[in-house]
Amino acid sequence: MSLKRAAECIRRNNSFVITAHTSVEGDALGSELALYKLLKRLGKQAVIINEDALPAEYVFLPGVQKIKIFNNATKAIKFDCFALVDCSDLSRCGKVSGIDFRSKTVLNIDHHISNSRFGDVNWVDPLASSASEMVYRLFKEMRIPLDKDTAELLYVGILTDTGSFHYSNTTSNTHKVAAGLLKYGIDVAGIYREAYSNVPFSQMKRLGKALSGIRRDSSGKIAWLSLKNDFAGLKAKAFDLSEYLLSLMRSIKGIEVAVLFREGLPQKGKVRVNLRSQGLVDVNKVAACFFGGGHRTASGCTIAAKNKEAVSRVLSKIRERLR
Ligand SMILES: [Mn+2]
Repeated sequence: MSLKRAAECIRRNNSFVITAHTSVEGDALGSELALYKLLKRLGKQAVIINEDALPAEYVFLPGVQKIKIFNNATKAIKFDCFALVDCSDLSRCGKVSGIDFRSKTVLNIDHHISNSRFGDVNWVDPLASSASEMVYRLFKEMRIPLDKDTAELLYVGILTDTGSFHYSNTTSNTHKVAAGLLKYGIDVAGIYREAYSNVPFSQMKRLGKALSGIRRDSSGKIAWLSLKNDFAGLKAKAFDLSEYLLSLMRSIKGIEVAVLFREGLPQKGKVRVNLRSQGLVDVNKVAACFFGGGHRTASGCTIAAKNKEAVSRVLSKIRERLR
């Protein structure tokens, strides 16, 4: 139903600003760039505006040079429809939410269960693996032919949001969509290599150091890592190690929940908390205790505290759910 309304919203409007969440990654980029292609195919005007610069590991994506970074000039862009992909809330697009969208139509295309339905048109499907899987369905619904570049964009979004098809959000439909994308002759091995086999040597050494600081609670079910802001590499633009750390922690035998605490992120006085679960514990609910959210198996929140306090507060919420 809401897929039809999203398609109708696209047909009805003529010029679009597209954005996704801050700390852009595969799904945010894949879905916004593919949506851009869809709009262009329909002869619409479209601009992609993000808060962040493009992370180094995604420079290979087709069309990334089209992405504009939010500034005073982008503020003045005229448009009819503000389209957000992969954003659970309007605030998730960061500074881009400062664009003047009063009297414009806000289109919300997202798969986060925590989505706040902030749009005029909300197409929210928590059963979709990724926003990219949803944009694929939009192409089909609107009968717009895909091309190889678009297939690659959507594939990268699905690949990264499903942990290469192994997270529990991977469904038979996800595989059907991936199979549909492979028909366009995309280079699966090459894409994997671009997206994953590109850790700078210096960052790999840093990863080694960080791993030695992993802690595990007495139940053996929670692993966490608490990093101070002097661990500069994690927030450096060069390469974000956080996904690697989380996936390594989650792969420890017996672990149900892995948590990464980064003091000083996004700014001094705060701690950025990222959670990953095997599925037993709903970490979306844990993050919601701290005004964050995400998915059942992957979520995040920001707590105004020192690391030590954030660790004890988050772990106690997880323990409540392990009992
Ligand atoms: Mn996503």
